Amino acid sequence: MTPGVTINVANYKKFALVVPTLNEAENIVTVLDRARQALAQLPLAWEILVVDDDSTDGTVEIVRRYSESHAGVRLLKRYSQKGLAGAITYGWKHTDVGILGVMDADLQHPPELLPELVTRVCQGSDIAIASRYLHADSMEAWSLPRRMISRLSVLASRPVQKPGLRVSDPTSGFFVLRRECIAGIEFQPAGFKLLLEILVQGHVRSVAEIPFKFGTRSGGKSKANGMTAVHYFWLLCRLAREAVFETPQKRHLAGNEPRKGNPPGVGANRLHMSFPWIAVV
Ligand SMILES: Nc1nc2c(ncn2[C@@H]2O[C@H](COP(=O)(O)OP(=O)(O)O)[C@@H](O)[C@H]2O)c(=O)[nH]1
Ligand SMILES: [Mg+2]
Repeated sequence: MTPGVTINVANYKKFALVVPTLNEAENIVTVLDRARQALAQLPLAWEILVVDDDSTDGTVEIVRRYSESHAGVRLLKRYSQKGLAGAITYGWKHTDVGILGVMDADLQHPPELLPELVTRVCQGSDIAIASRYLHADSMEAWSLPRRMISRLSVLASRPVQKPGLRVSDPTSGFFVLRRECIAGIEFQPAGFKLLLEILVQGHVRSVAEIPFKFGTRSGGKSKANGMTAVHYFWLLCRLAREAVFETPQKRHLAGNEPRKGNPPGVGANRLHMSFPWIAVV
């Protein structure tokens, strides 16, 4: 945690971390132990919400037992629903705290970074993102194809990102934000890349990026598959369409006012850049 930081506890009474799980029995206890230890350094209250979508490997039973013996850990179980973004927002809807976060349950995200992320939001940033792309060696454990796919997905997001709010890792799954950033917004529940949606559609004005080394999965298997790519592709198309045809009211709500001279009703500042994705829809 950044030394010498005083958190205004009156404004940010509590932090809620969502940990989405789908068959993470091998990892979840270590994740929860390390997250609790890291969060104990914060001078504010916190809770951890594990949101599970019908895991079949015993994750639910493990978390249920864990939550019975560890205060501050809650299990939320969704039935017959799948989708990472939906699981995260489900968790956020089941708490009323002011600072929200998400972290994967496979130890690719180091829980020790949590205090720094929360602190940056307490210091005034709307979102604090753990970025895989700020340091050249942070993804060295990845295979070349996986690195290339990840880079390409970031590149593909450039046209739809808000100018002035472009970040190095808009597809990171490890971030902390103020609840106001997502007020009144419905997100694509099946998607894997919630952060990009929040950056484009949310009420976000300032972002902090913190570098971290993206680890390899500790146990179990990745749930990313071909459908993840399809969902991402449709997300880009939808965001591009909305960037261009957004109403003045929506634009005002999202803090995305057009530049002087742009035609009313059209997000012309992103029109030319969004063209490749608009062409698809
Ligand atoms: N609740 C829930 N969690 C999910 C779902 N899909 C993935 N996850 C969790 O989301 C996190 C990231 O998924 P992962 O498979 O590691 O994706 P990758 O890091 O891109 O390979 C992990 O904690 C998964 O258990 C889902 O449909 N529902
Ligand atoms: Mg993972």
